Amino acid sequence: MRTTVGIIGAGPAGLLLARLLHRTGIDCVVLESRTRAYVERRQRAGMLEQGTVDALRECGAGGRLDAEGMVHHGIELRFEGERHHIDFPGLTGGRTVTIYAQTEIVKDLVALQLADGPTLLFEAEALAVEGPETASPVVRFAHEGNERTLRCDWVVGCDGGHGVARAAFPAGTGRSYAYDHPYSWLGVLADVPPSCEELVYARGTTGFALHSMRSPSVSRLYLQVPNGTDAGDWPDERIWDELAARFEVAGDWRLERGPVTAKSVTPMRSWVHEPMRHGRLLLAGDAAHIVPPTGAKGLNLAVSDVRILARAFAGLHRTGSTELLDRYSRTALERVWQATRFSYDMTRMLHAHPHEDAFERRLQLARLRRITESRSAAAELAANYTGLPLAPRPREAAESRR
Ligand code: RFL
Ligand code: PHB
Repeated sequence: MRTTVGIIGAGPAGLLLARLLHRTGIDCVVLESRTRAYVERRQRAGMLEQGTVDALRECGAGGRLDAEGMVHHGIELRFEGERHHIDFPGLTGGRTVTIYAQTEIVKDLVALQLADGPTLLFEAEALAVEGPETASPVVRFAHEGNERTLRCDWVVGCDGGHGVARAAFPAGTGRSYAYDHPYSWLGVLADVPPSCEELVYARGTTGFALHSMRSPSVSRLYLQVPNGTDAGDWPDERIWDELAARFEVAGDWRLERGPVTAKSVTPMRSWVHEPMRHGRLLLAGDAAHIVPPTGAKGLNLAVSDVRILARAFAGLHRTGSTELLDRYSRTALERVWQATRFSYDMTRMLHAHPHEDAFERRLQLARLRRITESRSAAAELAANYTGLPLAPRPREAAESRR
């Protein structure tokens, strides 16, 4: 097989990139190791920045998103038994966020791709990327019991945190920066209407809890748990009791309980790989960086990477110049590090550290108070949460460094 852009991975990054390239008339092939049913069911993100919504609409995946997505005008911070609303439109000049599950985005993009898009192969596992420094790198992959090759002009690794693309960077050509947070999240999906209208981020006395949602009848909730926790040790009653304790506030708010339909544990990790390109191999999304989900940035970063990348490929297609592709890693990493910083700060501000002392706890409360009492501190949170600009204009970037 031969193509212009070989894409490894049919998560949000790979699928959206394929749509954006297809619209510009650039030929590509997507290889996905799992089945269609598996990728469409994998429970993950839910909170979309405005830029992510716009990108999905632009590529024709806005229909169900506009009909079923829930527009939110802020979030609630809960600590010391108090509730504080952070008003996004008021603090950002009108920006909002949208709740629409990653499972649904993947379903919408897969359907578009199979209807009129370029080739998308499921159960096609990339084994290695060979010759990224040459003019036509090759992806070796296994499909239907055979080993095959995909010869490309460019390869994009959108293969998530455990993919193979990054392994094709020779030793010494890149570097990773990582921090493992000393706690995990137990995520649950429950058949019960959300007990809140907007997302609630709570710093309870025994740790963090988040109340999110998937639809008017399905809630998505998360609890901070120790690393190494087995979800089996958390029967439903224990989950609901702990959530109720962490969300507790003065007044008549109540957490509605219902049947839990899924449970899983996710470690909290901050990790960035630099650069995001080696020769004709580029990385996008979780293949290049992981953030703890407290800032709801992972999916949004995957989308901003591929928007930057799609523009760069369109530039090459139109003018023959690789100038934008040559800048891709630098442009994307500026945004990646801002999201990494924000996600790290939100995580540190809201979780109970296992060895936390009274001093640390006071600092956390001081940070939360600052946000609820200072308009500029709240505006900073709102700007980051709703999404920074895709790429700062060159002059602004230069000025801000002065
Ligand atoms: P994905 O989604 O992991 O997709 C990678 C795809 O590559 C395939 N693959 C291969 N295919 C072929 N050959 C190989 N050798 C392959 N190796 C892997 C995989 O099967 C898969 O289909 O990466 P992508 O596209 O970069 O997307 C990233 C997002 O999935 C991720 O950042 C978000 O889910 C993170 N995240 C959140 N992000 C947000 O923006 N907002 C949120 O509210 C949010 N909440 C979350 C989250 C992640 C969570 N977990 C479970 C980590 C909540 C949680 C609990
Ligand atoms: C989610 O709905 O899954 C979600 C929302 C916000 C976060 C993390 C996860 O910060």
